[in-house]
Formats: sequence, structure tokens, C-alpha cells
Amino acid sequence: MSELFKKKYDRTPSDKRDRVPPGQYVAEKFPVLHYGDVPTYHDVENEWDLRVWGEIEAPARFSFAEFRALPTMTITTDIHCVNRWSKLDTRWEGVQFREFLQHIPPLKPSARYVMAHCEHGFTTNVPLDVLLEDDALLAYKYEGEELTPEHGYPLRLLTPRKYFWKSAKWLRGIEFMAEDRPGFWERYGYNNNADPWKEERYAEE
Ligand SMILES: Nc1nc2c(c(=O)[nH]1)N[C@H]1C(S)=C(S)[C@@H](COP(=O)(O)O)O[C@H]1N2
Ligand SMILES: [Mo]
Repeated sequence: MSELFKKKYDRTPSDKRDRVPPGQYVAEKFPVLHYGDVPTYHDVENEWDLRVWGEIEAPARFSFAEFRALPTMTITTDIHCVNRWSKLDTRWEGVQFREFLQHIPPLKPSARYVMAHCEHGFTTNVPLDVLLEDDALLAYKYEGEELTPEHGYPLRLLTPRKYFWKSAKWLRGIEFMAEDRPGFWERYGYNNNADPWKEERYAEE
């Protein structure tokens, strides 16, 4: 990052510098980034559901009301976008992914990866291990408020250990997979592992 760029954009308090991965600056605002249109729901109970399939003993489906009845937790975490902004201390509420597994049929031992399927065909792949960490959430509140449509209402994945493109907005499906498969951006040159601390932004040439 150039010194000029740093001066202009880097508002990182010095005591928080070590929380900002290489090549990132701290953003105050919450940018909106995605491919395609923002979905709108007039009747979310009838127009939205969450489906689960793949390497699982039986597929499952949650209506909006069923999903909202699951136990939630709140976490405060830092998020890092591949476009170089990071946001510190963001607060999210939702169903911890690990908790969610208690409410669906058992996974097959072969389940090792997850594909998140979203409205309008966006997908992203995440290793199951990463989703079993404390900070992986199926999130629907941000800073105490319902997610706005732009940020993923009614449900998004939150996987803060990875660049933010893996935090899929407008989530509709969770597919458990035996083998890894690239999602939308992963097919278009983004790094499959996407670890901000290793600066894994783009795939190797
Ligand atoms: N469904 C869907 N989810 C998505 C995307 C998208 O295009 N479609 N873009 C990703 C990218 S590239 C980023 S950086 C984050 C941005 O989330 P935000 O708009 O809430 O900041 O959403 C991710 N989730
Ligand atoms: Mo992004």
C-alpha cells in the first residue's frame, strides 16, 4: 500500500494495526458489493426457504419462520474484503453454523466441503472445517438490526476467516460435498483458500 494511499484511507487506530491484514485499510462505512440484482421479497414466508442437501442422511428444508425459531448467538468480528477494505468490530447475530448442524439430519462422514447457493445463482465454496469454527454464522442481523436487502436479507453466510466474498448474501441452499468444487468467484480467478492473513486474493497464474 503506498504512503499516499495509507494517509488518505487508513484510519486504523495504532492499537488496532495488528488486526488489519497485509494490503488492507480500515473502512468506516460498510460498502455494498455484489454481482447482479438485489433480490426483493414481498412475502418472505412464501418466497424464501433454505434447503440443505448433498452428503447428508436426508435433505432438509426450513421456511423463514422455522429458521428464525433456531437458537441464535451474537459475535463481534473483523471482516476483510478482497477489494482491500476491512471493517473492525462488526456485530452479527444469527445461527452458529455448528449449532445449525444440530437441527438437520446427520452429515455423512464423506462431507468435507460446503457450497453456499444463493438467489440468482451466486455460489461460493468453503471447507466444512472453517464453518465448524466459533465465528461461522448463518447471519440475519447486523449491529442489532435486520440485514438490509443490500447486505443479504433475509440470510447470509458469515465466514470472517476468509475474504468477504465467501460470506454469501441471500443464501438459499447449503450443499455438503465430498470433494471441493469452485464457486462463482473461485472459477473467475479468485483464490480458492482466500485467507486474508496470507493475502490469498487471486489464484496462482
Ligand atoms: N449472493 C451473493 N453474495 C455475495 C456476493 C454476490 O455477488 N452475491 N458478493 C460477495 C462479495 S464479492 C463481497 S465483497 C461481499 C460484500 O458484502 P456486503 O455488500 O455486505 O459488504 O458479499 C459477498 N457475497
Ligand atoms: Mo468482494
